[in-house]
Amino acid sequence: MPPTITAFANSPDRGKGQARDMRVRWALEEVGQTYDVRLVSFAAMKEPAHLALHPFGQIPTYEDGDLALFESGAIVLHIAERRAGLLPTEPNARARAITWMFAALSTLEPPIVELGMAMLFERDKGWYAERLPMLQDRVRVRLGELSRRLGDADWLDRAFSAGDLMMVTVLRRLNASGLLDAYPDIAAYVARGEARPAFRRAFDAQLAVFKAAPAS
Ligand SMILES: N[C@@H](CCC(=O)N[C@@H](CS)C(=O)NCC(=O)O)C(=O)O
Repeated sequence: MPPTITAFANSPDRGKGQARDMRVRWALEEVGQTYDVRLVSFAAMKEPAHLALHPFGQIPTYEDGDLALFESGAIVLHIAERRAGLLPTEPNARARAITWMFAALSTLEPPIVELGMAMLFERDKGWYAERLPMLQDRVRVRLGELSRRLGDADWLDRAFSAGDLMMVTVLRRLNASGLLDAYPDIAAYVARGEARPAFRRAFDAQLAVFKAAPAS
């Protein structure tokens, strides 16, 4: 039996591949692991059956036999550790790739998500215009640092790894912000990730879910 992941039955991003099942799908595609998807509604995510899998009532989850996982980072790491293709075998390079996964999730993602949330839900607040530049600057600081480290390399640490997979999915959340326009090297890095056949397969799979969903 292939593993089963959960994804939105009706993704708020309208198939743009911003929901976090995308990174799990992409990892599974990179390592050549087939998978099943169970689609869940917002209401179902808060019901006991799903809460037993995910204590915070979110997607994605991952079930394989008697193993159930939540947190996209933990799921991608698990996939990368079980099958070849996403982590180098040399121990130090492997540790560095995992470090980049953590950097994406704990250093880049928080300010990027905070900016995205403000742009989505706070536009009508009186303080939005005053707060926005501060949120944008926090992201720009990280983008500048990342850009300096990336230099003219294709990937963060030589070969493509789970660290790049995670970083690209996090950076894609900036698409609507326009901030990447000022960082052509990072935009090109994201585009390199998106051009990978495994990314395309994962993206098309989540888009097909959105296209098949009843209009909401
Ligand atoms: N840290 C978690 C975040 C999971 C998360 O925020 N999932 C979103 C979709 S991308 C979700 O389920 N949102 C609905 C909700 O929180 O009710 C991870 O990386 O898996």
